[in-house]
Amino acid sequence: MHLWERSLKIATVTALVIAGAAAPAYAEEVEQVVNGGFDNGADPFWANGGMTIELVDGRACVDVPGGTTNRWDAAIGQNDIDLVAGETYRFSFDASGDPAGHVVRAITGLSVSPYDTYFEQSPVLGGLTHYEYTFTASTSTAQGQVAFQVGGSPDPWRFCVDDVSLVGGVPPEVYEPDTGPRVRVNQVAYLPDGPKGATLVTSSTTALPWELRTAAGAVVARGTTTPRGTDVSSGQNVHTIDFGRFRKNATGLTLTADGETSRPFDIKPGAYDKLRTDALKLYYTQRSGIEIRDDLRPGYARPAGHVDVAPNRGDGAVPCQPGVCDYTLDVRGGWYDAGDHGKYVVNGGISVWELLSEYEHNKGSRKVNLTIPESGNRVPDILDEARWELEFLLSMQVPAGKPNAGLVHHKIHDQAWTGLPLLPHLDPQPRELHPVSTAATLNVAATAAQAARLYKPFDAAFAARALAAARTAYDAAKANPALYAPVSDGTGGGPYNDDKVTDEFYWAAAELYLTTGEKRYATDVLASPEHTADVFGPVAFDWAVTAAAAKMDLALTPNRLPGLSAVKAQVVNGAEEYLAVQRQHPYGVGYAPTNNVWDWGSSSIIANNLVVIAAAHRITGKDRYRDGLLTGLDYLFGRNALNISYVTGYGEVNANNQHSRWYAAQLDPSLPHPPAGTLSGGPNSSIQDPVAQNLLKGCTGQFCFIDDIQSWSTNELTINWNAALAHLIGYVAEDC
Ligand code: 9MR
Repeated sequence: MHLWERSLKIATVTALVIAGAAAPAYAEEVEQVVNGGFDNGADPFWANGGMTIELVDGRACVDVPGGTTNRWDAAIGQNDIDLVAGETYRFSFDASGDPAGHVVRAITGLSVSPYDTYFEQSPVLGGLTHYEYTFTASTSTAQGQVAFQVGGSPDPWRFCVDDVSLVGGVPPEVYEPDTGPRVRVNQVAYLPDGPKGATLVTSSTTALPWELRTAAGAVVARGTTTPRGTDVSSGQNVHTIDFGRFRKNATGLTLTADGETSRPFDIKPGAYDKLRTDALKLYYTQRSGIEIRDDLRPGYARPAGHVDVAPNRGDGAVPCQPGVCDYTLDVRGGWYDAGDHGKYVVNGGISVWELLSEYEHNKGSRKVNLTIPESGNRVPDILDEARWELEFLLSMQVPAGKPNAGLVHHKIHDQAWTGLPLLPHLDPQPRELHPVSTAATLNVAATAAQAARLYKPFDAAFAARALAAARTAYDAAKANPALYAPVSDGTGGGPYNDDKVTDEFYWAAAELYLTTGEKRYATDVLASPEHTADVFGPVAFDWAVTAAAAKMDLALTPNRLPGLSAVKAQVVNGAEEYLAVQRQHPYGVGYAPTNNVWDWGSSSIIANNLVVIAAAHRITGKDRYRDGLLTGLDYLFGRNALNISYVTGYGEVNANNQHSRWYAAQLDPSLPHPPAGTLSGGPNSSIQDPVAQNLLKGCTGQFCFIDDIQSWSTNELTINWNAALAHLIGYVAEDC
């Protein structure tokens, strides 16, 4: 121990308060690590990756070899650590890195297969620094491990560690998010002639005065707040502020009420034009199978991922999971789903649908320049981008002559989960095709049918190929209507399980009808139980729930389906339901999940519910839908309980540490943050990941979120979520 040379820095995930006097009594604090001060040699610590532990000045040091791929390729650790589920631990150590700037992945996890990680932090090292974290164990085991993973650097470096400690029986952290001023606004912008609402968090139950100020401090509008009582979604006592009568263009405005001044915001036309493009540009840096060019995305260049170059196993000839099939498929290309390297047909399907639907119904989307390799080829960029995924979706269809021909594999991903960070081209895991499913098959039927009508003017051969694939898929699904992807298939990738496919059947039949006009598809549309059902519940549509997508396309694409006016009326009634929810909601959110249990990816659900309101506006032309749409937008950009914009790069305080293996700046400063225009999943009441479970236990609705890269259940990015954002913002930019 060398206390005299410690630069004391308490590194924590975020600001935290340790419960003080009021804390209940805890079990005695017990040290779990043996010889953590290295006072008696190095045992029982081990080192791998060809490293030898040297003791220097009472510290353990290793020369880390350069040129390894993964963090875990070189590590020091100690096994046989006891962990007890529900018990809170303080994990601390002193560490240094020479040269400075290297990252250690400090973990507590399982020392045997499947090597689960229970807690991890990845500080960037320099001179000897004390690091200290608190977490609550989610699992009991006698085979726990404390380890310092130091691999993954191209160059060699030296790592030293001392005073390794894991103490059990400590009080749990009380996490308090920094929510800034209590006046909550859309931190990006309001439109001059649109509605303008804000929310005040206060203990007052009576109306309070508010003032709107310019950047120079001049008061330009005044009024009084409307008390709204306790907001169910956050548990806060709130008032609303309506400053819609102020219609002048301005930047840097602020709202003041109850002694608090909001974060700055603008009132200006065209405020969402850039985001319209940015939200779509994300797809290029999510591409698999192609090099990402620095001239097109400065700071985001990377080699092509999964193209059969080591250490990748490649997607050029991917076998099935054992026993599932005896062929391989070339499934290169497509978009990586999210922060992982998996590619899933049902999520690709809804994402492609939403981009193609934007293309079909929003004429302005056709001229948006996405600065992609295909830009300038006379095909609208949005179609070029969507085709990158469509070709992948088509490649997942079982070829003629094989068992299950015409059906579509549900997904392709790594055999086991990988850690963060990990650039796509460095993923060493074997890739596997998972079984076919009815839902995946119908996703291909729906989107390939949609593609057939939209790409025809640009590439008739592709359109014909897509239509043939769609017909084949649809017939194969009808012959195999109950092949469901199970929830249990979640190792190395997400399950995307779905055992209700009447909605996918309806969607596929609708798209095939819209493209071909054929009676047999019309018959299936009209016979579907979804056709007359009210499908506009708390979640209008997403990867698992697709009937609303069909209804919106039927309502908006010219066609001769009998009784079409009833479909249009359903969409408009759905929008009315979301407006009714929004009116009740003091943050203006048209989403009220049952029992206030916020879904995984709530930001995208809120955005998609607004897409239904946009469809009603398109159908009716009525201002009430435009106003509701614009009011609903504010939540995403900061008018919310956490005072955060869920879109990277937009709003003064915005989510920018979304869970990703390659936009992983929070773990490795040499990597970028997610690109501007990336939507975070947002509050998820079920908090499935350890970071959220540790810090957000017992959270209420809107508070179930943390902008931490390891919080994959509250803060991931995903192709379908950005599709919702892109479609919504495309509408705002073009039609509002
Ligand atoms: O977005 C998906 C969410 O609706 C599901 O509840 C969740 C669990 O099945 O999975 C989410 O999708 C993840 C996928 O399984 C793997 N890639 C990342 C996706 C977003 O977190």
